[in-house]
Order: sequence, then C-alpha cells, then structure tokens
Amino acid sequence: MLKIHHLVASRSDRIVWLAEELEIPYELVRHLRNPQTFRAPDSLRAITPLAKAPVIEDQGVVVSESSVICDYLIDQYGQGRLRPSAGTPARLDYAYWMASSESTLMYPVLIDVLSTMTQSDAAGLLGFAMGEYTTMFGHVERTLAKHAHIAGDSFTAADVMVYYTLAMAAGTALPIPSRAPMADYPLLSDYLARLEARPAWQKANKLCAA
Ligand SMILES: N[C@@H](CCC(=O)N[C@@H](CS)C(=O)NCC(=O)O)C(=O)O
Repeated sequence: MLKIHHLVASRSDRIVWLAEELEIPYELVRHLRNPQTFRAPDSLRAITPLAKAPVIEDQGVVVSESSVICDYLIDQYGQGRLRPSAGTPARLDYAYWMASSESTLMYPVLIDVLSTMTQSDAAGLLGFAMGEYTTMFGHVERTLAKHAHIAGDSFTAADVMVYYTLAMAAGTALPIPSRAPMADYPLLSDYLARLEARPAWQKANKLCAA
C-alpha cells in the first residue's frame, strides 16, 4: 500500500490532498518537526537522505519532491484524472504551474517566511520579495480571470501544487506570518476559498493537522 510520510506543517499536505482526490488507499506516517528548530526529525532522514517532506514509498520505490510525487501518483492511479492530456495547450500550462509552484511563484514566499523565521529582515531582500509578489500574484490573478483553475477550467494537480504555495503566502499553511498583499488579489483569494471547500481538501486538512 502507498505510504505517505507526512511532516506536520509542511508541503506533504499536498500529497495527502491529492491521494484523497484520487481516492487512493494509503497509510499516513506522521513525523513531527523539532519544536525549537522547526526542522524535520531523524525519522524522516531514515526514509530519505535529505530529510525533506513530502516523500512516499510505493511498490518498492521511494519518491521525493512534491511535483514529482503528484505526477507519479497520477501515472500510477490517475486513470486520466487531474492532469490535462499530453500534447494539449492545457498540459503545457499544467507543467508550467507545477514547476512554478516550487520555483518562480515560491521565491517571494520563501524569502518572506525565512526572513521571519531567522529574524533577518534584510531590506533589499524583502524589497525583492515584495516586487516578486506583485509580479507573480498579478500573473495568478490574470490567469484566474481567464479560467476557474490554474491550468484551465478543470481542477488538476497543478491546483494542489499552487494552492500550498499561496497558502504559505496567506499564512494559513504554516504557523508563520507573511507580508504577502493577499487582499490586493480578489480572484486569488476566492480561488483559495474554492479549493478549501473541496471535500478532499477538508478531509486532508483534518488528517494533516498538528
Ligand atoms: N521542493 C521540495 C521542497 C521540500 C521541502 O523543503 N520540504 C520542507 C517542508 S515544507 C522540509 O522537509 N523541511 C524540513 C527540513 O528541511 O528540515 C518539494 O516540493 O517537495
């Protein structure tokens, strides 16, 4: 059976949510962060050398990186669900947002949250993050003006990936406040609320909670 290693308060929320959306049976293995350092415990290092979540074990393989895990689960269990067909424009948008959620869209969020965590508010760095928020949130807002989900009209795993990045910015994914100007982006805020209304999100949210 699929084993999902869940680090409480982490990106592994994405994988529990996706497994619920795809109705894949799984075992949830919880790992707790060190309360002083907020880092992952050695129990996670025993599964993956970098001790980063999420990580899954399935059919004799260990898979890391949330976007790679999402695509692995869709390949194995998706039966055509939650990913646009190969060769379509929507599939390119899907690939773009899958990658961006952990790169271009994530940069300002990580800078912002890590500045708070490490109490090192370098003005230049925070200025960069605020500029990137404007660029990237504007891009999300314009995308959502075109269609209801991030990679088209339908809900896909790209929404699962992008959601967590935006929830970090909104200060709801982690117990760490951010400086993201969420109120300036009404479609983005409505998008988060719509995703949080999904039964699979609500079930995953309860299971993943501290
Ligand atoms: N790009 C990776 C990021 C993995 C990552 O940094 N995970 C964080 C949790 S959100 C982690 O495990 N941090 C614990 C630590 O570094 O000690 C992914 O999407 O899976």
